[in-house]
Amino acid sequence: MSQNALPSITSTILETARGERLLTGTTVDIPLPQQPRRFYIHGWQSWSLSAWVDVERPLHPPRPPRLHPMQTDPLYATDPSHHGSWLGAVEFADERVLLLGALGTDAHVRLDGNTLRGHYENGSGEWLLAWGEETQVFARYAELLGERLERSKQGNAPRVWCSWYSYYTHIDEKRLRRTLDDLGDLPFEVFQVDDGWQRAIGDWEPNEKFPSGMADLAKRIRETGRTPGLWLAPLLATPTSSLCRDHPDWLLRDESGKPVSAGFNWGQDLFALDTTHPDVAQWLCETMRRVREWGYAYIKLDFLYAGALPGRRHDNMPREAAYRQALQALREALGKDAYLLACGAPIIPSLGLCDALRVGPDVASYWDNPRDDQLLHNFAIPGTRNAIRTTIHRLWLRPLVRVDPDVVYFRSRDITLTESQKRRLQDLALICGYKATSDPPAWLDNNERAALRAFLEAQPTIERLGRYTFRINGREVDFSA
Ligand code: 9PG
Repeated sequence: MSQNALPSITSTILETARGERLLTGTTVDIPLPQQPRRFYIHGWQSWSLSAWVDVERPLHPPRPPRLHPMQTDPLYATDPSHHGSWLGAVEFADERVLLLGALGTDAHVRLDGNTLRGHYENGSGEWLLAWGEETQVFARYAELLGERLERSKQGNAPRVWCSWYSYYTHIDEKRLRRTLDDLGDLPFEVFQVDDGWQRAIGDWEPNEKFPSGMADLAKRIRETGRTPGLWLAPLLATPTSSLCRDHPDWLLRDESGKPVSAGFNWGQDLFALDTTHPDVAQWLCETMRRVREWGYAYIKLDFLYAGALPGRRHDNMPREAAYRQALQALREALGKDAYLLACGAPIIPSLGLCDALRVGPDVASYWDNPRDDQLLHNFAIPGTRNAIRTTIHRLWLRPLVRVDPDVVYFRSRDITLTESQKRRLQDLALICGYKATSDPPAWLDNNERAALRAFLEAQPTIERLGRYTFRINGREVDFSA
């Protein structure tokens, strides 16, 4: 975009109630007609903070830095300006919104004084500049993204029982079989085995807690009329995995040849695979075909950001383009009839390639944690308030992909969430049309089990009243707090 074009854009913004421009450029600078009141931060991947924030309020980089690669875009984690991945929007005093959004991958937007600046990391790309009423502006951005990157098939998400938020890694085949039996006639379409079945992060074979193998468990799940679901983090490897030991050349490395950090979890450093290495690409496809052969058809691929971290790749290509190519290959290897839920996934480069996308951090059995909020300024960390905050700010993605707000709770065992906090989370799930829980039926009393059943069966009418307010079957729900 030429510098000369800027004043005319600015004046059009001043004059027009609603409008848009399509721009092309590596960098686009949009001088704003007045100081905005709020900035819309859009986080890089599923767990990264997305929210409207007051521009006067200083931003602190989240802590600890060791977690940056797994919670934010590490390239921009310490940027002191208001900024976001692919898009940024500002809200003026009259509530009108102006959005600058990339229509390609590898782009970032920041607010620099009174200038909104978009930047592609590599080469030039398209931008939408739109202004007017918030929902219309975001809907237009979604529409154009859908044209460029494709939309997923719409329709109801299956109802999922997921093992993570009750058992965590303490799963074994006996425990899961028992839970499966206990589900009885509760209307869940999917029984999803989460983290804890694998030998190591990188070694996607069953560990000693699953002596009958993963195919046997899938068969038992199918016998109850449900679809078997499985969790994997295929783009990660931990140092203790055989994968890491046997194939050190498969790791993504930096300019100095050191493995790129993908964060820290499970008490270990995380490394990323270089998905452009032909042997890695082949291994990834084999891994996907294997879990399909075992009989799993609902696949939760997690920690996917690892495929888009900055580093030196076998094939020199932009990092998010490399990720998108990898996700495309994973998708093809899984086959059309598999349901792919992308989690911990860079948002825009995942569009069109997954059936569903996690759009917030993990929920937890607690509301928030003052240490995470006030000391660490970390809003990507598990916690129900964090999950609701980011999910509610990502509802504009709904025309493009099913948005997964994570599970809801009905139990009162092992939980500090209040009834109204649990209700808030359930309402968000109804709004998203994504119903999942990890509550084992044996942990629920009769009333809680009845409430879970009613939730699973509900088909409420939902109206949006404002940014944070909805009407669910005539009942007003307010998420502003
Ligand atoms: C399994 C889990 C579940 C869960 C995923 C993901 O930033 N963090 O500290 C952080 C911790 C855990 C986490 C995500 C982020 O959980 O979202 O549903 O599958 O992995 O290990």
